[in-house]
Amino acid sequence: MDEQQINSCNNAIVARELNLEWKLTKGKNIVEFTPEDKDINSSCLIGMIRRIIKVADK
Ligand SMILES: [Cu+2]
Repeated sequence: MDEQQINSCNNAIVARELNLEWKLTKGKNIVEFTPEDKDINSSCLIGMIRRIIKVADK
């Protein structure tokens, strides 16, 4: 993820179904985890910004 602007809303990504939370910093962020075989719903800490993390084979 390449975050240009970090604020109190977008400074973390939460994936509740995996019980994971990542703090983001300005610039490039690399996170590593082992997914299951389905896409992952994620959001900011309070659920305003929603994203889907696509799970794919290499
Ligand atoms: Cu937010």
